[in-house]
Amino acid sequence: MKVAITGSMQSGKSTLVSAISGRPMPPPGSVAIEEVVAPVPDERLDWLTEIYQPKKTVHATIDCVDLPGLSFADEHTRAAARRLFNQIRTVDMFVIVVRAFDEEADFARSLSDIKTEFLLSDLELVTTRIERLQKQVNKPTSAQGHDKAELAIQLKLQEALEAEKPVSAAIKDETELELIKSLGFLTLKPVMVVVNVAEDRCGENIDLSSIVGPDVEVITLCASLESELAQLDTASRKEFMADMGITEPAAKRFVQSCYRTLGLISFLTVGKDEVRAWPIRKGTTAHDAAGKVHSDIKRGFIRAETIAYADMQELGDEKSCKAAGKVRLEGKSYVVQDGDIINFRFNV
Ligand SMILES: Nc1nc2c(ncn2[C@@H]2O[C@H](COP(=O)(O)OP(=O)(O)O)[C@@H](O)[C@H]2O)c(=O)[nH]1
Ligand SMILES: [Mg+2]
Repeated sequence: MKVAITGSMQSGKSTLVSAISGRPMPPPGSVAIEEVVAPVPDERLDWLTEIYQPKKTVHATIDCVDLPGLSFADEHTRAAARRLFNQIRTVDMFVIVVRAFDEEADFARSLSDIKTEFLLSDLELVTTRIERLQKQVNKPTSAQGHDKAELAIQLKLQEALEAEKPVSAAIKDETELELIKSLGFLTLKPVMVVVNVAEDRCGENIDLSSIVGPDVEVITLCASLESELAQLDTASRKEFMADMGITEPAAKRFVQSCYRTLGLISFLTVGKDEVRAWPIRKGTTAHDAAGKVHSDIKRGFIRAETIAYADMQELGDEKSCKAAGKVRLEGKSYVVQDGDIINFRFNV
């Protein structure tokens, strides 16, 4: 699952990406599209690691795409932004970083510029698609029903976009979504906003709901502070945070929010070799979850021995969970819950 980090030039995108992934900072002015992997912080894994002392601990991860900065100053930079958007239509969500750490910041403007460009970019896409479909529906080779159905939806989307409404607001059900999903509309993707403030304001919660609406999650953080925190070892980090009066790095909250926004949850596996978090989409069945671990486990699936993390933490170990009747034997169709500790029984 890919998260695109976008926003104006010099808003702190690369600093944030480095803070969450441990990647070194790219050279200033870099225009590369760089993809990095960020582990998803998970206290449950920390606790289970204490208990099991495994050889290794594996976190769930998200892929972050660090993008060159956007500028809407003139036609030239606008066109560059548009080209960039067309290159990243396959990402799963956007994070917009706005610069609020100095006077120059005009983030209301920068947010509305980006929103407008997303809408225009999608309008361009839908218009091209409609022209194609209109030619196609009359051809004998046309998959008539399908093309007509799609054309009707695209016309509806065009109308919405012209009224400055996002595609996400115009799609009414799964059937419609299926027909247009592959086009990668930007305004169909979830968005999160990061307000990059100066160090002395990192404890604030800046309310942007009047600009971005009530449904967009907004996280206030100081990217340069997060990047310093990320470089410290656990003990010094704790000390540093105590001095600053903060209890956890904002970067942690940020990555966890991205994970949630992507619709992902984790199930956990434990053992002497490995304690691990496995990302799955909310609603995934035990049978499909087994397939994430190994195709053989899915093929030979018998049962998913499942302990809720809360039970494990309360009772302390597997044995006590068993004694208390907290180990459930779930079948293929069981819908896996966030934090389920699963031992798959299988036979191949
Ligand atoms: N004071 C301050 N400076 C920052 C912060 N985040 C980034 N910067 C500085 O702003 C400049 C641009 O940062 P960078 O992460 O490269 O921005 P990008 O162009 O959006 O990738 C660099 O000189 C950073 O050191 C911040 O939170 N506070
Ligand atoms: Mg950058």
